[in-house]
Amino acid sequence: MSSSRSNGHNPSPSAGPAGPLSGRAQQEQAGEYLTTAQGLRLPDTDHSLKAGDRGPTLLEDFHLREKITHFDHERIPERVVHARGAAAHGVFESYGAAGSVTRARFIAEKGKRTDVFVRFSTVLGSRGSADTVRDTRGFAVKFYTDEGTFDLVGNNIPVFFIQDGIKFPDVIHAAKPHPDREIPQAQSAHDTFWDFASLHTEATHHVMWNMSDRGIPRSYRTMEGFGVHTFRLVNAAGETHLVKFHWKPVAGVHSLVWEEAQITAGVDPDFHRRDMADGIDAGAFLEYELGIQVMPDDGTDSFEGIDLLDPTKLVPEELAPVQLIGKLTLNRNPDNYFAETEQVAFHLGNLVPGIEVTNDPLLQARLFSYLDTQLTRLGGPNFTQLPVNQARCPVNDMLRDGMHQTAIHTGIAPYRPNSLDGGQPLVADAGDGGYVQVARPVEGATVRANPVSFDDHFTQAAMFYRSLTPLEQAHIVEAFTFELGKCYEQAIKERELQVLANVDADLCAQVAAGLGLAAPNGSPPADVILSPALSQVVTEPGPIAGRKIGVIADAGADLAGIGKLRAAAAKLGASVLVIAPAGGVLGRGARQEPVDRTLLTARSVEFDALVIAGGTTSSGDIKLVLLLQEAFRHSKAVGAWGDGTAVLEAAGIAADGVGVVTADAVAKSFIDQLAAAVGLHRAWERAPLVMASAVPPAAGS
Ligand code: HDE
Repeated sequence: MSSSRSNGHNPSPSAGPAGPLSGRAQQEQAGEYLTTAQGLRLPDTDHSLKAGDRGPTLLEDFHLREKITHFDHERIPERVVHARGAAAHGVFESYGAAGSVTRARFIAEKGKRTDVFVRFSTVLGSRGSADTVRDTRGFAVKFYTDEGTFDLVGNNIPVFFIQDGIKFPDVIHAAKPHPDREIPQAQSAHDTFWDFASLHTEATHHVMWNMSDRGIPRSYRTMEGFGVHTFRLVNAAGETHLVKFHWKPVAGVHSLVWEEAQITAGVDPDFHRRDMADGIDAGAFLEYELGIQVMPDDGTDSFEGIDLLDPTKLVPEELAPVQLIGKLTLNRNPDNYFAETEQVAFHLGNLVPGIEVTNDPLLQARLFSYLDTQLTRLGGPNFTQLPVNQARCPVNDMLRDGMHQTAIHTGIAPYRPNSLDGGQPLVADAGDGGYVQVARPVEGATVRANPVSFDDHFTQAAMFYRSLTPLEQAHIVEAFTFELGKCYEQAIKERELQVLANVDADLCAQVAAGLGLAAPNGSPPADVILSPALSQVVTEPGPIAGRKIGVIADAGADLAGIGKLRAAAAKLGASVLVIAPAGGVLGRGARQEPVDRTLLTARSVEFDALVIAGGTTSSGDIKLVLLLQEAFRHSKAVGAWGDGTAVLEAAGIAADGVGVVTADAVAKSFIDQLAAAVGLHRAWERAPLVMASAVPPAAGS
């Protein structure tokens, strides 16, 4: 893998060679001369046609009018939710392990490869908002299978705020910026969100996840994904099982710390999309395994007392293990953000034989919403003809005409039955690959009500909180204290404290202390069964592909050592970036190291580890001190070799401190220790020493 010093862009001609063109290709750009949309070659595109060089512009200037008119209409409405996103192409390879539970070929057949397009997103922010805000992340996967397109439109959090889709406008109106001033952008730390959350206790479990480290992922590469709802799988024999889908990142599940997320939103609002694009460019592809939890379809739609139709509940992995059924590799960046990432249209109703829906009322409403929203967003019903949305199998749909029709349909009988087209298109039964739903008995009186089993809003919220390590719990306390501390209305803070009192007394007491309010009494669930799988803190080092190691150096630095470190990191898929007092190149002759960042352009949040090259002298520059101390405070690996340790110590970091890696030179043991430290993600033992607590010490202590 090469270092990630390129800006990720390969300069390319904006047009292909001229030649005979027809149909779709004509919409792309060809030929070396600038033309109008009609192909008329133009002599000048910098001056409008005027009556004299100081005269008025002429209405007759068709080029001016075409150029400006098209520009005026370049934007389409952003997504009403999940507006900010980034995507990549890739491939999914099936392990064949799901063959016993589904006839969906792309997961049932061993070794079968299917092209995919994946879009990650935040939920709340506008298209131009920052990547690292505290929010749920979308994890939407389009599988272009040969039986039709299957979309798994999931999130990085396994549960949702609401049990019935009819409330979606409510939760989103509450969470989006206030309608009067349109602030705050891309955040839940404001009154209307907490007003809703505190009144609407079924959101508690999801809120707990958002306030945890899951709300601020380190990168898309280190994020889990979940289908959230329960789906029904059907095998070749017609047998059914209920399943939940999971994406397990090969790189492990890791997050930012809150201060890092906040700084990054300003320093690099594109942090996640840049990380993904740079990683793919450098050959450090993003990898995830697809897994399923399989539960019996016994007519109860529940498992071990958990209502599988309630999307505010998860099934602990300890009760139903996640069985891995395939691997997703994201290996190609889109060529054009608008054409692909912006125009991709996901839809929960894009299903293939062998995968069916359940009666989850949230899922059912989504089946309506996704198709509907595209009509406005993409300007009509023909968005399936956009290249990114086209199925990769024969399509014969009898859908005709409409806005932006780009196909030239032939034939005269787009209806059934017909005799003029020989009766085609034919309908397919299950044997011919037709989507034939299993017959589900449905009964009941019409009613606007939930089953009683949906009433428990706190047990799983408590399970999540209590299953985490003390450190992860402290992050949740800090997040609640921060978010509620941003609310103006006292009554909202007090009401949310009452919600927390019904989850966990300790959590409530700590948040109340941070807010300077009294902790109310509640009835938190007792004897909650824990699920250790919910914690994301690792004790064994994981892979470091895609991670960034910053090496601080100057003119006197050990360039050979930097070269060695770069080569070793590259073998592990990680990259080394040289940070020096000024730009340019360090060294002369054969031994040179280009400078990737200066002390002015580097901020610690970009790096997973910072090391000081031997031979580097301490400049006393406050930016260098800040860089090192910030990384240290965020519990990241820091280190030095040779007399670089003096620079560390000058910044107030003891060379023998926790998670500080030092050595005389860049030798194997130094590289191994550094890789292990990055693979652990953070030196968490350092956290209590360096991270400010949200909760003031108790009086008298
Ligand atoms: Fe969505 N959601 N959603 N959602 N959702 C959209 O579709 C909606 C829900 C999710 O990268 C919209 O094309 C309703 C759950 C993702 O393009 C819209 C309800 C989950 C994305 C919509 C939900 C999601 C969307 C906006 C409650 C996780 C981004 C633009 C019934 C399982 C897809 C669009 C992309 C996008 C509606 C709830 C995930 C308006 C009505 C639960 C990842 O159709």
